[in-house]
Amino acid sequence: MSDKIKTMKAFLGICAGILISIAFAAPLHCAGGASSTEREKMKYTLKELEYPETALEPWIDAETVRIHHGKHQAAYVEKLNAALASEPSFNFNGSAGELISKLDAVPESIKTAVRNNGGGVWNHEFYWRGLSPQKSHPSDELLSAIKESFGSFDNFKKLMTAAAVGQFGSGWAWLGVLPDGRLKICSTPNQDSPIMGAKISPCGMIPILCIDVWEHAYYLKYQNRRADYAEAVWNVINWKRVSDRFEAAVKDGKAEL
Ligand code: MN3
Repeated sequence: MSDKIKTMKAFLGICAGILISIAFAAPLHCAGGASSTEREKMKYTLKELEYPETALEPWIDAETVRIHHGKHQAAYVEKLNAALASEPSFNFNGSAGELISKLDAVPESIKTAVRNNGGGVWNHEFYWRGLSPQKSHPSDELLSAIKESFGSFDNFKKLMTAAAVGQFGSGWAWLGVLPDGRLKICSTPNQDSPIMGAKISPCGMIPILCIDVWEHAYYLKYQNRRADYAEAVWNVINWKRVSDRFEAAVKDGKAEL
């Protein structure tokens, strides 16, 4: 073998070695500590919408959906993850809904951040899943519960719209199921949620429908006209999902977490 070929072989060998090192370096680095892998696993993510951003037009415009979901909700996800990363001793693996329904278990150092940002994550997931471009109707069971609790469907809509419009500042209007099976309309400030329990929310019910009344939910299209937005939302309610939530709440006493 000539010296030239030997040199060439040695050179190729070094090249192969470098390539193998590069190929393995990244995964080895990522797996370099069980704790970072664990943290990756418990990270919350921005849940995809079940419909395109344009789907709720003209009632809720695409630009509002894009910013509301892609920026506002995403920021809650990011801040929730940051809060949890700052307290690695707290190892929680459930959904955002499970997390905020057990706030008592959350360390004091991050409790407020989890309440605000975990609430921001779950409330929005619940909100989007309660909307749909497909027309649907409340189940017979839900409809009769609505009539029993509020007199008529129209009166229910009027009361729920009033709760949405009347919530002072930022917050949410909710429809929920009381322990005795009756329905109740309730509102919460900021990102508080009925699933956070009695210490935080006086609603005392399992939520089945919500309307976001933060300005970011409507301002681009409706500006200061919150009442117009609260009226428009009725055109895109996912009554099939709300009916399923009602059934689960009545039968199993469980919220969709
Ligand atoms: Mn919002």
